[in-house]
Amino acid sequence: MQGDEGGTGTPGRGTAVITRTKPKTKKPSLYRVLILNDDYTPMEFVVHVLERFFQKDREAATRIMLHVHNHGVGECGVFTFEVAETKVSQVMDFARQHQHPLQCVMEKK
Ligand code: TYC
Repeated sequence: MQGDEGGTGTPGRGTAVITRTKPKTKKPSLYRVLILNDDYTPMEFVVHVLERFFQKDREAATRIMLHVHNHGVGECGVFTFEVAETKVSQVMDFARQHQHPLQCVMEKK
């Protein structure tokens, strides 16, 4: 009847509502976008992918590409779910268009 026990936000007569002062925020989960090594995709193509879809300069792109070439997998960037999904699709579509077997995946951090 009175008060806000029902959680409606509507106080009864003669009651007070304590409002939240600090806004309640939720940090979005983050996802790593990874590229995988293979024996066929040209090194130059991978460097181009890193420049085009991950805004890497040539030096950073080359370093990541060589890391993947030598270690099998490497990180292109860390993004929220939707952005990571979009990056993976863009890379996979681009690789397919050029008939390269390059694989790109995402994993929760
Ligand atoms: N291993 C490939 C080659 O020797 C180059 C390469 C690097 C392919 C990174 C994929 O994600 C990759 N041509």
